[in-house]
Amino acid sequence: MSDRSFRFTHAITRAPAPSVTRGLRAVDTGTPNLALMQRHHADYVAALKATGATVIELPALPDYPDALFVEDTALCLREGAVVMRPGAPTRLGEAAEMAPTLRALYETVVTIEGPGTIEGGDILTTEREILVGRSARTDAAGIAELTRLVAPWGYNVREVITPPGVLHFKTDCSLLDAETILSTRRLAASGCFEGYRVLHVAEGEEAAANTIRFNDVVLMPAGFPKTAEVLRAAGYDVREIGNSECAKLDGGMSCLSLRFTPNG
Ligand code: CIR
Repeated sequence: MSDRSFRFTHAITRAPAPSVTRGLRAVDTGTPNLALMQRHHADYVAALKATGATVIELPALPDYPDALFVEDTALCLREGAVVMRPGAPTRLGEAAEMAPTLRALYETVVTIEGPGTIEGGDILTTEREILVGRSARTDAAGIAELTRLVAPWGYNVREVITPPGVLHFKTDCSLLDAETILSTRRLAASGCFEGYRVLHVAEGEEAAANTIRFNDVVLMPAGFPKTAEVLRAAGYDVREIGNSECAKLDGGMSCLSLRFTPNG
């Protein structure tokens, strides 16, 4: 088993802007508190840095309330980066804002030109394949274009389904190591993880499924003690990060960074 799927030299994050209070949300559960979100964001960045990685902290983009959720703007592989084409109209411009940073880090940067749409939150890269969940944000044409772009790099893309009512595929799952996935029961029940070892989040803790394995640690949202125990019992080094404010905008651990090893 190799560790290519969770060892990273770099991450990119973007500071939340005051406009984040107008960020997209499926259900309104209250306005995010910017000061608290900034504290959580600082904890998140510190946890990434503590693993020894270089974290590129981009400035806030006030014109794009959801721009702190950088994961949706790109897919970063070893061979190159793919600039996404977000399906949320208010987020389309975020991808072009990310492109120059990627070009400074990678020799090869390609772009989803459309007409299809695809967001990074729907993409789970494992050691053997790239799973892409079709969702309200990611359509068949977007998946087909990604498939064409990464084929020369030797990647196999497999289309799966993001459960109805769930924002992104990775809202409900995360990669823990080369062969292990953390998932909600509703997503795993679709059979999309056949051949992988699956750990389930605890009943009632579905919002804990969006974690990230980053080098030696698993970052998970605070407040899900049963799932934290499942992970610790399985041997993972868990760091809990406050996520109450991003959760109001359907955002979690994976959304807040791009994680990669350029030209590795
Ligand atoms: C949105 O609806 O696009 C943002 N409020 C949340 C994006 C979360 N991103 C992710 O799961 N990768």
